This record gives sequence, C-alpha cells and structure tokens, in this order.
Amino acid sequence: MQPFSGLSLLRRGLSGQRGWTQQWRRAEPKGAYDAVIVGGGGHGLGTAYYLAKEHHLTRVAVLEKGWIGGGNTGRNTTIIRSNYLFGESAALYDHALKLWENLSQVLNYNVMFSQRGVMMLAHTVHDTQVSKRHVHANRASGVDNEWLTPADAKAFCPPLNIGDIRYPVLGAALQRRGGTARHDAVAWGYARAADALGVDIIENCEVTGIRRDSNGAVESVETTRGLIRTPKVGVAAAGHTSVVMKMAGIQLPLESYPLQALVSEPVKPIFPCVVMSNTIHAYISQSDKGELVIGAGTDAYTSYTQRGGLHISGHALEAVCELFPMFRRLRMLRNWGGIVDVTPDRSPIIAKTPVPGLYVNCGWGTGGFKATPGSAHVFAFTIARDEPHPINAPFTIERFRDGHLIDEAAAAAVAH
Ligand code: FAD
Ligand code: PYC
Repeated sequence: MQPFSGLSLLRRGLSGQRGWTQQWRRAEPKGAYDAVIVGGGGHGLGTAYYLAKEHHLTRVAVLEKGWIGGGNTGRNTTIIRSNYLFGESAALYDHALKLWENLSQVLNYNVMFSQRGVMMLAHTVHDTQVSKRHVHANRASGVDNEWLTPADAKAFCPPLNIGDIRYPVLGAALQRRGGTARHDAVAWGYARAADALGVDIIENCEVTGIRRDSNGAVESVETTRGLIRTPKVGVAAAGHTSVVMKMAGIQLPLESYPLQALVSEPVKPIFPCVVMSNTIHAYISQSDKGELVIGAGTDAYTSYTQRGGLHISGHALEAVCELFPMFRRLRMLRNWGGIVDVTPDRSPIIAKTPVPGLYVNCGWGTGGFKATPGSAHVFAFTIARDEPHPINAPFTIERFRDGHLIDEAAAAAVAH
C-alpha cells in the first residue's frame, strides 16, 4: 500500500475506507497445489512465506478453518524470549529471536517487536537454583540471561513489591533481548508477504480428511470447500493437531488444554518490561494501548473449549495484586482462552512423520508465539527438502519412543 498524506488518509477514513487495497487476495481453492499448509496461524502462514521466499515453492495454499490469526496466534500474551535450558532449545528459540529482530523490515510490516526485557521471578530456594542454572546454561550457549538481586529486580521494574509478601522475591533472571510483539500483526504481515509471492490464503476452509495413495503417501486433502490434490501437507494446527493427524492415521503424544489471559482497562505507560512468575502462575506486561496484559496457568483438565476456569484467572489476579499492589483498583475488561497442545517433555515437534509427504509442527504448548519465525523457517526447510533443518533435527516424534527427550518443563514457565 502506498503511504497516504494526512488529508488523503482522513478522506479515505471518512469514505468508509473505500479504495484501500486488501492486504491479501481472497483466494479460491484450486484443484491442486505443490504443498498445502493446514492452519492459518503464525506458524502456518510463516511456513508458507518461507516456502515461497526461500525454497521457490509458490503453488502453495494455507487452509484455515476460521480466520487468519483467530487461533492461539491472536490469543496469546505475546511474550518473546529464548532463555530455555537445553542447547537444542536455545538454538531453536534464539534462531527465532534473531529473526524477530529484523522481521518488521523483512516483511515490510510493523510487528511492533519491543525488546523491553523479560524478567522471571524466583520466590523459593528451589526457584533460585533452577533460575541460576538457566542463566549459566544460557550464557554458556551464547544466549543472554543475567541474575538480578531483589533490589536490582525492583530497579528494573519499579512497580514490583519486593517487601515481606507471601511469595517473597528472592531474585530474578532477566533476558534483556526478550520482549513482546503485536500478535495479529505477525499473522497479517506473513499473510500479506506470502500472498505477494503467490501463496493462496484460504479462510473458512476446514480440512476434514487426508487421503493417501496405494503406497501410503499423501495424495490429497478433503476440505469443506472440496478436494485438493497435493503431494505435501504441513500441519500447523496447534490445539487441534491430534484431530488433524488422526485423519492420516497418526496418533501423537499430545494433550490439549485451555490456557487463558485477560486485559485490564488501559492506563498510562507504567509497566516497563515483562514479568513472569512460574511459581505463582502469573505473568504481566503492558500493551502499547495501555492495557495490562495478564496471563494465568492452564486448566487442570484437557478440553477443546476456548475458555478456562474462573478460579485459575482469579488466582493469577490475586498474585498480580500481591506483587504489584498499585494494580489493586484496576478493572479487568475481558478474558479469553486458547487451546494449547502439550507434549510430555514440553518441547515442540517439528518433523517428518511416518506418512510420506506429511509433516507436522506442533506441541508448542503455552509457548509457541515466541518461536513463530524460527519455527516457520525450519519447518519450511523440512517440507521443501523432505529432511530436517539441523535446528529442528532433535524435535522428532520418535524421541518419545527412543527417550531423547528435551525436558523444558521449567523453562516453559507456565504450569502445564
Ligand atoms: P494457531 O495460531 O492456533 O493456528 C492454528 C490454526 O489452525 C488455527 O487458526 C485453527 O483455526 C487452524 N485449524 C485447526 N484445525 C484446522 C483444520 N482442520 N482445518 C483448517 N484449519 C485448522 N506463546 C508465547 O511464546 N508467549 C506467550 O506469551 C504466550 N501466551 C499465550 C497465552 C494464551 C492465553 C495462549 C492460548 C497461548 C499462549 N502462547 C504463548 C502460545 C502461543 O499462542 C501458541 O503456541 C502459538 O500461537 C501457536 O501458533 P500456531 O500458528 O501454531 O497456532
Ligand atoms: O512462553 O513465555 C512464555 C509464555 C508466557 C505466557 C505464556 N507463555
């Protein structure tokens, strides 16, 4: 879209925005594609973009059962960091963090990436030991992370109460390169850039079946808008991955839980960073609109309903009020939930599957937004070349059989 002068912008606004160009075409499904991506969240759209941009596969469709970014991509609390424990994870999440640093320029779309720092609080001796272990491990693998005393933590985030509270702040791990981004801008930015490279983005198109040929390889997908032939299907369906994979006869070690978040009424800029507390199950930042963005833990029960138990968000709010007493009188405006797909080791699966031509990107649980560009980048490589990129090579399905787990339960930060 061309930049508008102030007057022309006003005129266009008053005329009901007639004349504004659509950001991506409203594509009709074709009969055949070289590759089909199931799921129009950040991971699926990003994968289609990198398939076209880096692997020159442009006969690609993204099939989305609802609207672009209407899944977890548009429901998350947008925390971005790469302070995971193991080398495999640090490589994956830091690959993503480096891509975030240039994403607005690369997509020519402002994803509002803000490296305001992510501070993870320690409230117990055990927390302190675990956090320090993460700090040392991260620094050893070249990922920034530093240990702060309670006074340093308060200096970094002045609203923090480090006084004599039920969960005293014993210190914090700070990743200064961490921060937030505007979640739906990420979906829209990738959608627009992929569309410009010829990718068809097809909304309101649910995949209902995956057909295989006599050799067992992927042949086509059945959708609510007709049959589409393709030799390659990449599934990036987050909380509904088990349902989609079952269509090809594959059972994955995934459990789907509701995870919820809420926002307050907007207030002036008051909160300078992101603060997370694993022990208390609450995390908080302030959006550019001024709302406090607050997240809670997962529900205890598996479910596909996009709402969580009220007591879970009540608990998170109590914790936030204890840590930041100045927020006690703020009103909450709305809350919502998303369905997160959780693996036994809390690390994702980005891999080929036993079905030739079928690839899966899932298991991000409560923490896949931060990985969006990196995950999409290596998933596109895997689909295009039919082999994993070195970064996602450890994130196989087989690890749950052969025991090469990547246990990131502590780094996942949200209890699940
Ligand atoms: P999604 O955005 O969910 O996209 C999957 C898409 O697949 C959906 O749009 C869905 O409609 C579509 N789909 C499903 N089935 C079909 C089908 N049969 N046919 C066609 N389409 C289908 N992560 C972080 O890193 N930081 C955070 O702060 C953070 N906070 C979170 C807070 C909440 C409340 C929630 C719910 C999640 C949070 N996450 C966070 C996790 C993060 O949102 C997800 O891991 C990430 O967005 C997953 O992206 P995705 O593109 O894989 O999935
Ligand atoms: O993975 O950092 C994270 C996160 C924060 C809130 C939900 N997930």
